[in-house]
Amino acid sequence: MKLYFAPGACSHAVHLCLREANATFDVVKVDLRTKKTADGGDFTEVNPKGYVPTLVLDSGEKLTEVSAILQYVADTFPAANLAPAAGSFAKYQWLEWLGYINSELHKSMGALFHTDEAGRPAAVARLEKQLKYVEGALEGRTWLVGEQFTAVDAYLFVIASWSKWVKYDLSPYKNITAFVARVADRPSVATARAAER
Ligand SMILES: N[C@@H](CCC(=O)N[C@@H](CS)C(=O)NCC(=O)O)C(=O)O
Repeated sequence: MKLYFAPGACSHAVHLCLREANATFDVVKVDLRTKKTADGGDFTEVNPKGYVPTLVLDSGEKLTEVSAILQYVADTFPAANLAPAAGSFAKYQWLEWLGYINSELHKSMGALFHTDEAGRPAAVARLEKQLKYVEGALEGRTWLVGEQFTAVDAYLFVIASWSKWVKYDLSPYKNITAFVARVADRPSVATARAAER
């Protein structure tokens, strides 16, 4: 299995989950600006959308889109418990988080990388509405769904961690800040970060 990634990008969520699952895989760094892989290849030949993450299976089949790949990793490595059991109500709550993080938070935090000064207040206002919701949802909870770390926690961790790059102060959100620190302590984070350097 081969994961195409960019350091700290949303592909990091997939990377963390593969580490959590003790999967055997290679990583290939992509320059998102030039769309070149570390060995000089044309990344758009791997994924015509030009996005990381992209997962290439040993069979040669490819998967793109964070939400599809996280589900694939969770299903392929069930012992890692990266998603609740199929058919359980918790699984639908997990899918609810996956959808929310992917279509709302990822987009809103991501927008701050590209928004100019004039557009920033509106972008921040949208993001804050979403962060307030997440802050409330984490009240009294360790993880987003159930009692253990799952793939949606990895995804939230990566998106929330972008705050330092976009100069957005997360400290007023005590639950989110504590959550980020909790995930950062997991051995998979140190291993994935080292591999992405
Ligand atoms: N719809 C895609 C979006 C993935 C995405 O936004 N990837 C970013 C990195 S976090 C990217 O590769 N951006 C490259 C670009 O915008 O050209 C998904 O959910 O996987």
